[in-house]
Formats: sequence, structure tokens, C-alpha cells
Amino acid sequence: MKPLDPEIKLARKIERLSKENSELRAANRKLAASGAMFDDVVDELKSAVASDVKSSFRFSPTVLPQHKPKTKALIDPAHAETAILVLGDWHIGEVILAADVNKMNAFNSAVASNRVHEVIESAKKIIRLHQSMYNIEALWVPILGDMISGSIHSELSLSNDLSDPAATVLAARLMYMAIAELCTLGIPIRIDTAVGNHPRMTEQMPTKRQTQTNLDWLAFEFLSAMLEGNSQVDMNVSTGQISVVPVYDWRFVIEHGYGIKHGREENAEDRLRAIFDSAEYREHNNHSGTSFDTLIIGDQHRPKLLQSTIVNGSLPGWSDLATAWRLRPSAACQQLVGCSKSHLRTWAYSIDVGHIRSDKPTNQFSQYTVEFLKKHKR
Ligand SMILES: [Mn+2]
Repeated sequence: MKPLDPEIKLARKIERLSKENSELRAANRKLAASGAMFDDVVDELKSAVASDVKSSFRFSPTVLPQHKPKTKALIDPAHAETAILVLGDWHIGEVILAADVNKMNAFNSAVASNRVHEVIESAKKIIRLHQSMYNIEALWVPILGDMISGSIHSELSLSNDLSDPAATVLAARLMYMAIAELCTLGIPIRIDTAVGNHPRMTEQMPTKRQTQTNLDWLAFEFLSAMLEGNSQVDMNVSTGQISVVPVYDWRFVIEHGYGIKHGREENAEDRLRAIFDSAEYREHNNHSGTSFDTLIIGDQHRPKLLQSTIVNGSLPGWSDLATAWRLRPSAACQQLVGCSKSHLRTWAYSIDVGHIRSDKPTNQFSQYTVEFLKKHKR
């Protein structure tokens, strides 16, 4: 018998594989539609975390002394405010070599942990100072995503110091340490979350199931599992792209901010107002009055305090990518603002941590990270 022509053989193979491929796609679609594959991952992660937390992970936060005011209260003794600490764009796992960026910066997971420590220490000190003047009755922590570097650019998967899952675990632990430190302020903490574009597991930013296909979501669920039983903290892990969070009678909108161009924040505000002004939205969300008061976004890595938008900074700050894109130098910083019943923004601090380049384990955040890197560094 004559052997089969190689071209026919190849054509048959292609036919067979494409049939198999379309069957797998259909099965995948069915699973994705039921959400089953993601729920399994989260459930498994939660049980893994629950057992791990009990065994190896220890953290004891530092309690700062109460401040005594130097003068008598200048304001109404009943005056109270809420502090808002914005966390996001931590990019855990990213490595920036000083020599590659004209010594403008240096960054890796250990430096990141020292920067997180500095952000939290500064935030605690600032809030303590305000507590000596009047009552800070609550702390709201919106976490805006891009907590890990991810591998959406091939150069990131080559240069990150941790794999994406390892970076996710470390990011969750660092967030936990941050919240445990903030708990020492003795006030109720509310956490709301949004996922970023860097930790996505798909090539393009998806429009559907943006949260469930993103490692930020795992880090948030991980954090939420670690905080279970802590009655001081109320954590809401949202799967929506946009969240609306009330503070007093003000309405804050949070999202990562992917696609919002620098200098065009007000265009984004207008588009969002159109959504929140629609009769459909209002009816189903029991919404009346103004559409929103402040939009809080990250993504740009350029801290800005605009009239109706707060843009958070990032932990890495200046990078190789910023150089390649000829961006202006931008600070590594996280935003901390105050809010009262009568004033939407009472005060604002941009906590700049760009001067921290040390990877030395000088505090619990970096001590844990250095140990973590010993075990899991790529
Ligand atoms: Mn980012």
C-alpha cells in the first residue's frame, strides 16, 4: 500500500486538532459561564490559607503612643472625620535595576516591602496626629489593584523576582501586615477592592469576568480569609469593575482606572456620570441625588489631587518603561486624605516613599519578604 501523501496527512491532523480545539473551547465556555472553575480556585486557596495562617505566619504590629494635644481644641469637640488611605499599584515582583534607569530608582520585592512599611508607618503617624486634634472615627482603605507585576509583557516574566502566584501570596501577606498595623489605631476599617490590568491572566484585558480572571482577586480573597473573625475590619471584595462607596453623605467611585489617560481624567468623570445618571442604574441601585462626588483611580503611576478625582501613585515609581515612554519623573507614593460630613476633602497627604531603595530586612515587612524570597525567588 502506498504511504499517505504528507500533505493529506497534515490536513487530516489539522482537521482533527481543530475539532478537538473547538470541543475544548465549548467546554471552557460552559465552565466559565457557570463560574465553577474560579470558585474552585478560590475555595482551595481559602482552605490552604486557613491552614497556613495557623501554622507558620506570625505578625505583631507596633502600637504608637497616643499624642497629647499642645493646645485646647480649636474646633467643635464633636467634630469627626474619616481618613482615607488609598493603596494600589504595588507591582510586587517587579525588578528595576538602578543601572538601567540612570540611578533614578531601584526596586524589587524586598524594596517594595520596605516601601509598604514606610507608607503604613507614615499613615499611622499622620492619623495619630489628627487623632490628637479631633476624633477620627473611621478609616477607609480602597485597594485599587495592580498589586503584583504579572507577566503581561514578556520582559516582565523574564525579569520579575517572583512567579505570579508567589507574588500574589506575598502581596496578600504584605496587605495583611499593613491592615494589622492600621488596626492599632483603634478605629473601624472598611476595605473595598478593584482589580488592575497587570495581574490579568488573559492576553488582552477582558470585558467579561475581569475580576475572576485576575490574580489581584486571589490576593484580595486571600486577605479577606486572613481577616476573617477580625470584627474591626469590614472587607468587601467586589467583582464589579466600578464600586460606589458612601462616606457620610458623599459618594466615592473607585476603579483601577485602566484606559483613563493622564490629563483626561475629567472625560472619564463625565462618562461615569452618564452611567450613574441613567434611569436604569438609579432604579436598580436605589440611587438619587448627585451621581458621585469623587473618583479614585490608580493605574497612571502619577499621583494627582484633582478637584473631583484622586489619582493614586505607585510603589515602584520611576521605571524602565517610564524611560522608554519618555514619561515625566513621578513619585512612588500612596495618597492619604481626610473627609468630614461637611467637607468632601479636609486634608491630603501624598506619602512619598521613592527615597527607599534598601532591600535590608529592617522591619517585619521586609524580614518576612527576605525569608519568602529565600524560599521562592526565581
Ligand atoms: Mn500599575
